[in-house]
Amino acid sequence: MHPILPSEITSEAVYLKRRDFVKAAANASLIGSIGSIGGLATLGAATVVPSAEASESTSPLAFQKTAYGAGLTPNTFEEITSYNNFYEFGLDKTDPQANAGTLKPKPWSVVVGGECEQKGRVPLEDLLKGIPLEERIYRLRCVEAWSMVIPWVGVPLKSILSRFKPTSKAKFVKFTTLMDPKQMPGQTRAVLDWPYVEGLRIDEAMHPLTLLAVGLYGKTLPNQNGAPLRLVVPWKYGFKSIKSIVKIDFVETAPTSSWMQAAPNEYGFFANVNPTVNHPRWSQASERRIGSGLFAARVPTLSFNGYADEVASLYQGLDLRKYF
Ligand SMILES: Nc1nc2c(c(=O)[nH]1)N[C@H]1C(S)=C(S)[C@@H](COP(=O)(O)O)O[C@H]1N2
Ligand SMILES: [Mo]
Repeated sequence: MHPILPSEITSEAVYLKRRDFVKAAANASLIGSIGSIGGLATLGAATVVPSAEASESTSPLAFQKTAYGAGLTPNTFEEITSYNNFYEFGLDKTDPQANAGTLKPKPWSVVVGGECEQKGRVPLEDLLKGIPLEERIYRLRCVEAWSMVIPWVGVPLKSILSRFKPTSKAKFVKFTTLMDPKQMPGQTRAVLDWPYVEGLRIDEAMHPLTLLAVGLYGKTLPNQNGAPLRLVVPWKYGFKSIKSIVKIDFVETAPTSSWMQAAPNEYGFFANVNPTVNHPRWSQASERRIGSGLFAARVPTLSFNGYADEVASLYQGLDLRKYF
């Protein structure tokens, strides 16, 4: 979905694949030697070994189950953690899992500022203190027309934001991802104008569906999914759900998100999932559900990604074909 020339994409993809291949070869020989030491003949190349980087850094969380997503079948942990968009670690879907080991999600703090009474840097533990973690199973619909179902663990964003006492001038909330090319090597390439920025209208940010996620499948977020803290806005295209957040600002005017800035004719501020408004380069009427198999039929995309009953009223009087 990025705006650089196809020729550049190809050369970068080839470069990254070559690097992945070297890594994969190294991993394969390591697994092979462990297998032979342990005498486990069944530990062949086809055995699914969860990403070392991901599984080593995740730890169990205490959380409450909720009714959100009852009836949805989640994707597997393996699918959710091996098919990602996180351009700070490369452009291919497998790059974040392969490369995000350099991200250090602990210790972590978030700087809160702008139009609010309580400002400052807050350690992540303090930010979450006293707010019970909930599990919510949500659909994720990427603007590229693939989708997943993910069992997030997190807190309603509203419960965090209200602690900072936003003023009446706080009409929007701006979110910023970590900027550190040492931890996020993709930031050395001018794919986007780093750091990654996203925004919500204040009523969207305060909506009960909007989640600040710290985990998935009952464990802390794997790095490739936006550790340690990421936004989840289930009725909007996935790019709104910004990862590895270090800054939250209450602002008076609509922030320009990274994707609006990169390609304003393709990506808008609202980015509500809408099967009747196509992307300039592809249809948004249907989607490919990850894990459903190579030859599975595409499934129809739902208005507001299936959350219309909860959120459609936020946009009354807005021409959703114009404000995409
Ligand atoms: N900082 C940052 N956040 C990001 C992205 C990114 O490249 N960088 N990609 C977005 C896109 S396009 C999608 S679809 C989702 C993917 O989330 P997942 O990899 O956890 O499924 O993250 C979003 N958040
Ligand atoms: Mo996406």
